[in-house]
Amino acid sequence: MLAANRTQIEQLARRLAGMRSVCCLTGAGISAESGVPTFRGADGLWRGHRAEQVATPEAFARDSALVWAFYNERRQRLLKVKPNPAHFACARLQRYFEHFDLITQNVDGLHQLAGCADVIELHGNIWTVRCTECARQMHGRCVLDGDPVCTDCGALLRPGVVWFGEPLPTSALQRAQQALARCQAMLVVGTSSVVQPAASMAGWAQQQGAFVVEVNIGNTPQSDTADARLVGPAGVIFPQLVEALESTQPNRGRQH
Ligand code: BJW
Ligand code: ZN
Repeated sequence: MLAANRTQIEQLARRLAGMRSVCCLTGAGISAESGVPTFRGADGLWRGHRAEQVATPEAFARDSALVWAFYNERRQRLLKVKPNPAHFACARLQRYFEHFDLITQNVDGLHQLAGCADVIELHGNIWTVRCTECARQMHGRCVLDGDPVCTDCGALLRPGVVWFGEPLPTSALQRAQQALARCQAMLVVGTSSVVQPAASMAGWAQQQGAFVVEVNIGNTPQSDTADARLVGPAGVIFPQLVEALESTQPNRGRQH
């Protein structure tokens, strides 16, 4: 597996430069260089926890304290991290293209901190909590004490993320489907492409005629079907791609 080189990146930039609509799907790998652990790597977030112990509604029903401890620990770590060059490059891509839809599986909010607008969050947001009984929902970058309860009805609050076996938020899914239907190219960045339905999205876009590019440090089930691959850290490749694009058409990207 060869690391992406400048020529490859420039070739891709020339292909993308004339496009009006591009979509990007990101996963945990894009936040890795900010110091946020991925889920399935050697140092993955599930280490010490089985996914079923912490990321399912059944786990929460069984032991909400364990699940809240897991999410509070992550909140604590996330308070200290910042967006990395890949997140900032994404925000620049959004200004470059007429339509640039950013779909993320990440719950960390780092794309927004880097200046990306209208982020489509497929798996929710770790800074959101919602009531298990009523409609109350709150958002705040803080660490919560123990098992928090709803101030309206007294029921237990839960993290505003999507666990295994739960449906994705309808509006996020609809917006993602619109983005996939209209994009001419799709960049798939830092995801192992094993969790559905996100893992099928590049395939859907490709069927509609989109040119699919995978950016990843390793192999995924998507690697063989992608139209192009840029192998290497997103924090290095993405800024280079943006620079190559901006030098292809220097007047674009600043007017939006
Ligand atoms: C770098 C890098 C660097 C590292 N640069 N790269 C069809 C078939 C089979 C199963 C299913 C199916 N449909 C649904 C399912 C079940 C299930 C599923 O997919 N299971 C599979 C695992 C088998 N899916 C669901 O349950 C989903 N719900 C659903 O489909 O509902 C249907 C329904 C309808 C109606 C009623 C009821 C149900 C929900 C999935 C929710 C996923 N939730 C999590 C937790 C979120 C909360 C939290 O954060 O705690 O989301 S799981 C976890 O995985 C998290 C992630 O968003 C998600 C994806 O992980 P990601 O981002 O790909 O990370 P990694 O670690 O796997 O990969 C990192 C990658 O980065 C690697 O490739 C590295 O190489 C790379 N990398 N550094 C570039 N610097
Ligand atoms: Zn409530």
